Amino acid sequence: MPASIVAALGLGSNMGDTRQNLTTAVEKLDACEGIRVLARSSDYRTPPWGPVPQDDYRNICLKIETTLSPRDLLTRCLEIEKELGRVRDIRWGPRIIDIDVLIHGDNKVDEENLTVPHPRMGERAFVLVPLAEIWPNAPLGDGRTAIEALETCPDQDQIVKLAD
Ligand code: PH2
Ligand code: MG
Ligand code: MG
Repeated sequence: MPASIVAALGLGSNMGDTRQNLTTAVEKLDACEGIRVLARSSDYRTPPWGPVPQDDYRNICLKIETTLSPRDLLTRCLEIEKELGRVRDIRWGPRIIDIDVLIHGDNKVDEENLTVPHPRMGERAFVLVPLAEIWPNAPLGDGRTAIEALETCPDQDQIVKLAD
């Protein structure tokens, strides 16, 4: 049996019932063989990042334990996105659910469609705020932890923790 690795996922939704979409995705992830959810962050309302005008997002992060490789973990994430009805059209556009592999232990992967650690998470408040809540010492791969990167991360004031 492969060793289990601590990993982080970033989830976001800005279409349909965003709260339910995230909860269903978390349940499906936890039900996967080889994935155990260790911690779920609070939900945050976050302004859309990127070039596409769209509704605010609801974002969370998960800390998980997994025996899956980064590639197999990504494959499961994409399958769950599909099960929830995600249709891929506009890059960075609105989506029912997005599940990104942020961190996979100390592993580094640079392949087509899969770069781990996620290369831009250290500048994105919508990732760092939920990640630092559940895993302050999460290694970002650039020598910083989540909590350290938050010290200089812009736009944090626009990230709103949601009661439900
Ligand atoms: N995801 C994107 C593009 N923009 N903005 C926010 N606030 N949250 C996201 O999860 C997000 C985004 C593409 O993955
Ligand atoms: Mg994605
Ligand atoms: Mg994404």
